[in-house]
Amino acid sequence: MKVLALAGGVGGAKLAGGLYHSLPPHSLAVLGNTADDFTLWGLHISPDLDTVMYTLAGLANPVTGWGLSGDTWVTLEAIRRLGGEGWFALGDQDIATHIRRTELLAQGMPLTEVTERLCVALGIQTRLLPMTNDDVHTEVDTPAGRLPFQEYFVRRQHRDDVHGIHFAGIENAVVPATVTDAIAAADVIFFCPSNPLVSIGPILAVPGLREQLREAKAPRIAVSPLIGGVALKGPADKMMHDLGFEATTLGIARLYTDLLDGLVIDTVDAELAPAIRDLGMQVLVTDTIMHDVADRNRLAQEMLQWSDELRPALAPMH
Ligand code: FO1
Repeated sequence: MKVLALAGGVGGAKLAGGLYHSLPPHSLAVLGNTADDFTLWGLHISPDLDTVMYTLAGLANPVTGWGLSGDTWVTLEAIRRLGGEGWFALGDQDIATHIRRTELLAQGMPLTEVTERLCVALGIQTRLLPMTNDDVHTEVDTPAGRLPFQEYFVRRQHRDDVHGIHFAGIENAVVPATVTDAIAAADVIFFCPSNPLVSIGPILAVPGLREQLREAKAPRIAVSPLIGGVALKGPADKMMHDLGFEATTLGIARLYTDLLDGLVIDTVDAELAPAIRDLGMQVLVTDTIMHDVADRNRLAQEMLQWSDELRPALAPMH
């Protein structure tokens, strides 16, 4: 059984963690967003890849979901004292990841291979696949102008209204062979509950990738990141609303209509199930909030079981 999971930030990493613990080693591949990567203090930071990597390694900070558990902030404080950029909270051990990544990239190693090296070093028995090796940067149009993603998200606490989203460099981005192979090999493809616009959105925007997913033989199943029209973490609901999308689980279904065979929705949204089914996808109604590791594992196992049930019915359609 080969499982491919598309995952962005903290919510996506939680479900990826549940899948990782529910499957035999090396059965899972995680396809990660690199469009919120940026350079700080001369270091290449890959927040979404790292959030997944630390979660799978069992090292993630349980309070924030990003960064490392038990990390310290000595370097950050020292940088601030020296007048450097201090708004993005890089912990001391986390900085080691960015130094190592930057060092290997500077030697000419592609991000795909760098990420694999880091995951192996942390003992992770799955592949974490960057969506591309090329530079892609999310930029957000706001009343304050066009902002680099982390300026919008962390520095300004995603308070600005969003008038547009751009993935600078996307037109030249190439889908790595590792990703194409993982899509072709997958027995099921999951879209984790990540922001559809700035976490899953950039992955689907890499030229050719959305089409590869659409043509995959495996069932494709997403978990809605909205519950009762609210994002548990981050600005997905406000962003959707600002950009004219319906900020509900039905709105999520509409964003992915061409891609999905099934959508997992929270019990709170059960009344939306008929309208979602009318879009041509199956619906599983269950508890989708992942408070703890037991919740992640339970949701992952329910999804794996549901995908087994869906596969025979979908086979003739794929
Ligand atoms: N998110 C924050 O809200 N504030 C931070 O200071 C912050 C630091 C940080 C450091 C390393 C890392 O890997 C992630 C970090 N994040 C931080 C999370 C991250 O920037 C966002 O959650 C994602 O980019 C959105 O998916």
